[in-house]
Amino acid sequence: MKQSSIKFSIILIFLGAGLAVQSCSSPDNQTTDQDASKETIKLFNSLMELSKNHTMFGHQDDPAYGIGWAYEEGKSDCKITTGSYPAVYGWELGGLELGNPKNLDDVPFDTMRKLIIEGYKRGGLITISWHEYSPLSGKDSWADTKDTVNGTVEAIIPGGSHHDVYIQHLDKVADFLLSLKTPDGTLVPVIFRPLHENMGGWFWWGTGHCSADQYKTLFQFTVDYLKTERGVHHALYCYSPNGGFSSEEEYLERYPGDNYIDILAFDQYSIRSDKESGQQAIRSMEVLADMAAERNKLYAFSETGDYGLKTQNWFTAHLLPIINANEKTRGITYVLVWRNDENQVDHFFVPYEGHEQAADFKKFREHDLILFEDDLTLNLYH
Ligand code: BMA
Repeated sequence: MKQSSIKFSIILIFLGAGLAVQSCSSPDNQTTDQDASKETIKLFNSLMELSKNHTMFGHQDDPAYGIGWAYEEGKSDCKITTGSYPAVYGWELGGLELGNPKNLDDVPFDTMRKLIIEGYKRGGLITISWHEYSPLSGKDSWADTKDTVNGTVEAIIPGGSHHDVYIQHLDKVADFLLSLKTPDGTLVPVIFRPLHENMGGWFWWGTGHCSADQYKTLFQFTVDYLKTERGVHHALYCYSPNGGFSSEEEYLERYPGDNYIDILAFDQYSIRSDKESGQQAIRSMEVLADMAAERNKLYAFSETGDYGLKTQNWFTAHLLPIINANEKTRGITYVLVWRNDENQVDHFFVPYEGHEQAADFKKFREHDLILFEDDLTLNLYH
């Protein structure tokens, strides 16, 4: 080999090695955020690993209040009835965008922040939803409570008359997310799940109140703004329409795109293993399993529950057989039930102290597939 070609080969080897190093600079980052924090990347990978054999159980507002108590240090209806906190904590931001000190369900944001950080430190997973007040009408998320419902999404996407109001709302969300810091400065990774249940017509971002393109634009803008303008790099993004879909095409109708979503999910209440609702939930999970496998995403059952637990043994006779139906359903990362609110009739979703279904709930907790916080042996973040 001539001297010049040896030199040339050496240069090529260096160049190749350089490129390899560059493309491997974060070989594990499979999230949609190229600048995701290391804890967030680890979380994504841990959840991928964990969901091969387990499903985490979650409860909305769990350590904040329950039936017969509110804001008592260390308390949780899940813990009272099963011995453990849930593995997943759901929280809700509605009202934050207005500058309110409490959310629409009266949870003070300062307390929420404290409980989120505590849950993270214990090893739990945090998911955050947002029933945003309409930046156009100022009224709540529910479409039937306002007059200007049809115009909200159109008015708040780029170029719309109320785009600036939406940005002010998003800034409040970003401020809150960026305040979720441990004393050593680590930002607590969260699943952010805005604009949910959008295939129904009950929220101002739902079908019938905006076009599919407007919805997608809004979701994409939201993610881009949080990441690029506000430097939020500790979030995984979840798309969670209401259930009822049976094919990939249906699910993708308003899907913001693979570059925007880390977790494919859906919400569906009152499911029964012996009824069409249960079969429907199973079909939806199977659709998500196939899509998630093709796209290297996680998939989850982001909201469910049996209102007031009127169905005998709902946890072991209905929820469990549905999520344990086959390999695809078992692959859901987590299932979350909604909040225990004693101010509304039959608005609780886990048994509380002395409730007749507490024993059934405990049995559910003890099933090998299901993980509560105490069952987590893998550190999700480190
Ligand atoms: C709903 C109910 C409401 C609540 C809202 C947001 O499903 O629980 O009472 O305001 O979720 O958390």
